[in-house]
Amino acid sequence: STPEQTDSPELWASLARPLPDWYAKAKLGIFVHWGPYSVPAWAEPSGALGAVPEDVWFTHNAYAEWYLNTIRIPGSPAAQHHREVHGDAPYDDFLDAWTASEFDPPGWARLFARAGAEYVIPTSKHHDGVALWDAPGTGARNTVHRGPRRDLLAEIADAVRAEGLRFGVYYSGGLDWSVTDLPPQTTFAEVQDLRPRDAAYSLYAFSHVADLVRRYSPSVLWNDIEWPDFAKRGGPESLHRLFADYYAAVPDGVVNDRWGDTHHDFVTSEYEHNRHVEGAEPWENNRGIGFSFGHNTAEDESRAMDGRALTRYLTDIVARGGRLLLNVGPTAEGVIPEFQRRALEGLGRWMDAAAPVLRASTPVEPDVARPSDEPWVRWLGTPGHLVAVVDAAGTVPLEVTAEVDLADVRVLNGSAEVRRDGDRLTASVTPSEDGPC
Ligand code: FUL
Repeated sequence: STPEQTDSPELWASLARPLPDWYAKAKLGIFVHWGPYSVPAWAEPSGALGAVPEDVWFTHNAYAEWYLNTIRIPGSPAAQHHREVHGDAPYDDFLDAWTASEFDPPGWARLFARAGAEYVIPTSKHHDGVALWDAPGTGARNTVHRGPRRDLLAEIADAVRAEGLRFGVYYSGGLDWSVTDLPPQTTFAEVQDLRPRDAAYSLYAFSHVADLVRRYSPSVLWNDIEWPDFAKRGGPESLHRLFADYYAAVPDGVVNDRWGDTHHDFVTSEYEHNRHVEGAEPWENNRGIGFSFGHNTAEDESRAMDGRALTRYLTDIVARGGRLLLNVGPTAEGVIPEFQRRALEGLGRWMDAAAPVLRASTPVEPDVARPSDEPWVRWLGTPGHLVAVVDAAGTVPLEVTAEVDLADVRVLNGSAEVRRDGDRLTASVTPSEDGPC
């Protein structure tokens, strides 16, 4: 058989190639989850994925974009919330109530660029099946024909590219609650078992991603959950062909690892989930600023990271060789919630000085310089320099074995003085208000 007709490891291996330079260097992306779920905008802020036990997660799902699934789980607080606030309103009423009336794409793009982001990835279709563009086969069930009545993807793509940022797309190939009558998912096994895999859905999903590539030339194809199994088999609508056509159209594009055991350019962890993949291959951690991706009115800054927490979270990831895909969840009107905006602006103030260093850096081996949590110290290697990122006041020991020339010490943020104390180095540090020194 020809490679096209098999599902063999050789077939997938034939797609392997060096990581495109822009993605290899990128440290921060912005994820955007926006959909009809942004109208009810409600989930219990039960905790971080991977930290909440599985038997609690689905009934108390912290992800507001899972609203349609959570309200179908009998006895869930979301089901009760829905009854109390929305009666027996069908989900698609939220599509019509989604106005995007204050959507300001250039304003979003400026905020993301100022935060130090290099790429932006909006949801093109989440698990609810609603497309944010005029996707083939969706009839009127997309944002061009209902709700906002706009091609939201085109507007986001144009605005972020005008700011010099890359544009990618998220697509839920694994779950589409609009094409099946399946019961709600209540375990991770059910997420895999209760998903559409038939030929018709496979072709539908294929036509969507092919259309996204044709229209928007996205720099990232970020699929979610899985790819419909049928479409992995040979033929013109196979996943192999989709990837090959994508690389032909966008030679420096990258694909994530949620297409089943097939091919990927990088692997993903999400909040605390899947952390074990971080390290061996190019990797990206994704999370919201709070516990949800979709806008959640039950959540505010008390459960979210502020700008300073973001500076540490991002630095920790970069010091370990990864990148962060940080999510914002706009309101139904298109406003980025105040606590999320403030966190991004806070991160951005620190990134003014730190971004060039983060971008030029590679990880440092622990036998050269050792990080610590108390006091908080992370290490980055830039050409010719070791960079200590310190978020602690007072005298901090720097655990370095490399030769350090004290005459060559530079301070990027706040103030610090590095001294030799016998055979140890210490730094007297005053971080600035914006973040670590
Ligand atoms: C998950 C999804 O189920 C979440 O809703 C979110 O989109 C996240 C990025 O991926 O697996």
